[in-house]
Amino acid sequence: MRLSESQVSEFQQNGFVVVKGFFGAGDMTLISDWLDGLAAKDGGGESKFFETSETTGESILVRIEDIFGGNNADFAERVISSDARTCLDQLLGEAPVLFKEKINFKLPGCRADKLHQDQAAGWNRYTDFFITMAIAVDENRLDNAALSFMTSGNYERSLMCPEWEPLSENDPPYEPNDEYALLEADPGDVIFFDCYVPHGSPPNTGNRSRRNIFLTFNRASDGDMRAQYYADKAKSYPANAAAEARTPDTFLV
Ligand SMILES: O=C(O)CCC(=O)C(=O)O
Repeated sequence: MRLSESQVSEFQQNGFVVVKGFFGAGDMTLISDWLDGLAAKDGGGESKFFETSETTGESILVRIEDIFGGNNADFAERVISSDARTCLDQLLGEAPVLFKEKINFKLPGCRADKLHQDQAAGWNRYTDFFITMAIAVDENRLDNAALSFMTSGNYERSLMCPEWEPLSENDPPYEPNDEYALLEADPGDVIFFDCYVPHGSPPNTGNRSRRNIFLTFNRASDGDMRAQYYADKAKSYPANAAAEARTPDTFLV
């Protein structure tokens, strides 16, 4: 599978493109079961991040990272399929190299992800361009924190505010209203987006989870920086246990 010319130009103009039904129902059942297994298991090489829910006060799993560092090879192959590599190659202009991978669980009670540019999460120290492939595992709807993206293409292809800061403290609908849209997605839909396009999601105020996988890639010519990224992150923002859930004023991304 290749992206059409119009999909590539949509990405270049707006900073993202949605590809409906990228993964079929069979793949999504396996992927969903795999996520359940990862969430339930103790130990393993993956990094889990827990936070205290602002609404329920409970400790909740918000994210699992570093999933493919020697583990879960079958699933790495399934999600970073040859179709995925072809599309990423088209968008990056050269072969993709995995930079980082995470599952955002966004369970009921999970806080907002404020409007931001991904590059603001300290990525400048690695290189200046990344593309993320987001895979919707559950239905993404307004009630369970579907993502909102700037759709106008009206953003800088560089940092628009200091690192680690959000672009806005507000939840969606973001302002100006006509420049943003809620992206309701179904399981198997994929969003390819660049590291500068503003996006975010509200708290999950519903009663169903919204699990999405985020796979971030850089250009092969920038090298393989994944091990360094996770070594740095282990020092600056280590994984934690449910009993040591982070409070809203202490979490990063
Ligand atoms: O999972 C979400 O709702 C937000 C994800 C996101 O924007 C990010 O992690 O950079």
